[in-house]
Amino acid sequence: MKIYFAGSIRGGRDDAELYHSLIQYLTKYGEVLTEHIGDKKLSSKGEGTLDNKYIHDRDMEWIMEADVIVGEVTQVSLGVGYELGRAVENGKKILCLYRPSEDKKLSAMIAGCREIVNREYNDLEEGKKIIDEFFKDIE
Ligand code: 6IA
Repeated sequence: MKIYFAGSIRGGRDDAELYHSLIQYLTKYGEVLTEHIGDKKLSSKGEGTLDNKYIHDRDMEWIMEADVIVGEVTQVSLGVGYELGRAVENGKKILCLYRPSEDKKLSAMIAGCREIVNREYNDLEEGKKIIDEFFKDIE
């Protein structure tokens, strides 16, 4: 099983630690192609030595290769939204995890997408349970 984890980079790195923990947990179910998303040293300036076209093309290849896409969508990110759209277009199984808050409302284009399993959670432990349920359902 190949898993593509999507989380904000230039959109802001406030949740980097949580991404790291979610990625660690996801390795229980398969290979996570995007472990760098949880790297606390990766700032919102991103992987500085790589150019945009390289990043886009490499990430699209990984999306195409992945069986499952898991997005943490609380921190608003254009890149994550784009990746999710491309994943839907290509028939991927998609789980989105969102921590509800007044100042970070989830886009209707994600919340209203039938092809995405959208789940709300409040902390890592709840997130892990949702991940377990998701993988049980797609087995
Ligand atoms: O718009 P964002 O940067 O927040 O988009 C984040 C999403 O796009 C993540 O899920 C990544 O898979 C992908 N992504 C965006 N930028 C990068 C990156 N370096 N390295 C790896 N994946 C990325 C950033 C830019 C750098 C040249 C300064």
